[in-house]
Amino acid sequence: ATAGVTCVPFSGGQPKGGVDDGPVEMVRFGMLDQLQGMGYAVELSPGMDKYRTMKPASDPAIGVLKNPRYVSLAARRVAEQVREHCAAGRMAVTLGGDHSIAMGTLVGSTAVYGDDLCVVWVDAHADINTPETSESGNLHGCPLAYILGLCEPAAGAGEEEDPFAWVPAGCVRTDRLVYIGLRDVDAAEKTLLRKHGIKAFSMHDVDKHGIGRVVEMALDHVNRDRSLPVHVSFDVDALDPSVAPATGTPVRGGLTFREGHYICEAVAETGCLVALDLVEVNPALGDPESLRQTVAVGCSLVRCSLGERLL
Ligand code: DIR
Ligand code: MN
Ligand code: MN
Ligand code: MN
Repeated sequence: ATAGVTCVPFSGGQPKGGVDDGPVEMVRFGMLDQLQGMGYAVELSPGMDKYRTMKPASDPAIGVLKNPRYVSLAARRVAEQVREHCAAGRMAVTLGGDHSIAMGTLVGSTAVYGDDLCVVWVDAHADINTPETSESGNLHGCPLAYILGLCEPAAGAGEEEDPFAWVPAGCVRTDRLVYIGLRDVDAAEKTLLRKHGIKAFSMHDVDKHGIGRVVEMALDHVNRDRSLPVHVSFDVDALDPSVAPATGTPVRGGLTFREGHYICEAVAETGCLVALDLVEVNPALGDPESLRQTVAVGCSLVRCSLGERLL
């Protein structure tokens, strides 16, 4: 099997520098060698430095949205690189970078797999703010709103008023999305989840049922027959800050080391995984040991998702 790996050194979807160094640190830690050691051929997307150089000289906010043109350009390039990997039948692995790049990964995977694609979003946050609901203006809090088609297109808007006009609104169906790990959801996001009937397993549900049952219920919801392609988008802040401290928006009360790995192992066992994002590793935050720990856990989640077994 071949892993199509896309490194996205990008931080424009949120204000903290350093998350753009996440992919290179994971590669330096041995991510690609580890995948080869598991028997994967690795095909690396070319030109990862372009994600830095494509930053527009001027990128004023549109409404509350910060760096809208830069986020759009980067995500659009991610979409093309992920689409190419999926079209070639490769397992698409995308290393972020902040979570706004998932706008790209999901456009890329759905371009090939269509609306059969199921999404398991593992995160402390719901990332479903629209330009109207976002309090922060940070686009890493918004990718799912664009993907699900919840953003009002500005009347007659072209690329300048709406840099995300290229995102096929509704390319992921609301009933094919499921969350695991939520614990810091904005009030307006809760309203959106309820309004659209989107299935979500919060940390309360993990405590109540245990991670085994939660993953089973999550997969039953989106993919009862375990026959549809699955895209996992894993924000490392889903893990407890004691497990993954080097991330931009840590929230206490998160997944344990084993719970995070269990999700990846259980999805791997279905044989349905076609794409994986591992995002929000920020090597600039915290001491060297926090960094090492977070990079290591990122690599190990990717390996488990791609089939590494304990026995
Ligand atoms: C918040 C935080 N909901 C926002 N989102 C984060 O900015 O929209 N996502 N941190 O990862
Ligand atoms: Mn279909
Ligand atoms: Mn998050
Ligand atoms: Mn996220």
